[in-house]
Amino acid sequence: MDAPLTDRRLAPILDKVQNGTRLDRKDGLALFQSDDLPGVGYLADVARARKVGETVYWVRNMHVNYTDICAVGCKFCAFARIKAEDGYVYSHERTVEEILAYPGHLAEVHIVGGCNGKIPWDYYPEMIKQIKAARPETHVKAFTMVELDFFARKFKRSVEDILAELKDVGLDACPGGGAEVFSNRLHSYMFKHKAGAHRWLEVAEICHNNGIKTNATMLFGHIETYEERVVHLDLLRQLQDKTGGFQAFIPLAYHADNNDLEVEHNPSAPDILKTIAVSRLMLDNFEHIKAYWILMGERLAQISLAFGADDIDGTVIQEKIYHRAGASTAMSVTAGRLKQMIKNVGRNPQERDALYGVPEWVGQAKAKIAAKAEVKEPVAELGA
Ligand code: V47
Repeated sequence: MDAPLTDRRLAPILDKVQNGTRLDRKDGLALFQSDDLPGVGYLADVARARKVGETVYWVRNMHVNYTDICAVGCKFCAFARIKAEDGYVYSHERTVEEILAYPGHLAEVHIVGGCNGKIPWDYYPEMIKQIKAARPETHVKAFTMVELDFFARKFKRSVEDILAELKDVGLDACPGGGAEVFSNRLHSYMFKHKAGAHRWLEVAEICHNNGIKTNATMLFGHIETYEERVVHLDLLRQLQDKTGGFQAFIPLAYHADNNDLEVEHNPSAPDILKTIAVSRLMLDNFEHIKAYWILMGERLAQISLAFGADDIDGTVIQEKIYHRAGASTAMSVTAGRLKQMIKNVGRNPQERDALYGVPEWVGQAKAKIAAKAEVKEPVAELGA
């Protein structure tokens, strides 16, 4: 089939994609600047099919935001409460109660909170310990690079030391938040009181070198330029070449409500799709590109699967960060509906855990179905 490209600038990129040649920063920029959205999507779909085939991953997961008190003051954030009296800190009993309330199997708990200077160190390992005691089968994916950097500074310990203790009590992986955009210009304007590009990447490298896989994100669609997006992707790709420790990349579309950034609109659907596609094309050494349905809605997440994505995250009970910033999507979705969303676009749903393994119960359920089929066979024979 001839490639459906209407933008002449995409032709050399098509050659590179077909030959498996790495795209450079200029290619990344040309893709972002192109008005040929179907063409960009086509290229990403080719790259996706080659890298991961027709499988789309999903997970039975929930979010725990253990505190919303945060002194960092990021301009785009609607979640944080600066004054302690306006916010909360979960007791471990509360966290365990929420986790036990999840119906059925739970593969992953995603734990993120504010940088809250009033919480003592012991709180963090104890939280993981209690979660593992309550739900031993559940993977704990906890703490962004920003939180790990905050812990290291606050408790005057190395990131290596902190990770060793957290791993010991059951930390399985880290989420990809807090990266925002790797740009000094935006760091000093939007989030100057937390780790910038250099430190975020340094902490990720330490995680990878110490056996902890992480994700990566990019917050886009506010005041960043296309050039800054391309640099962000390239820096992630360089670190992934070095460590191979990133699992998934999640482009996070900006939500404009209830924050201090002077941007009142959210990125358009074409921009969201194009950013998913360029991420797949530039991040040739990342296995998974996630279309996080909570922030783009179920329908756009389905379309993203034709623009390079191969993961739609999960059931996500209790999402708070985007809903405080104006998200009008549901707060959670059932496992059945997630699978249907994937099947409806002709792809194969694959349930996963936080490390992209197949949870034990999936194998058990398949064995049960196979055993039932075996019992039925002799009856079929009798009837024949
Ligand atoms: O770090 C904050 C972003 C992130 C806004 O690793 C905002 O699997 C848009 O990182 N508009 C947290 N974005 C969410 C996150 C994440 C989500 C799903 C999966 C994974 C994963 C990670 O949300 C923050 C920040 O970059 N954010 N405020 C806002 N107004």
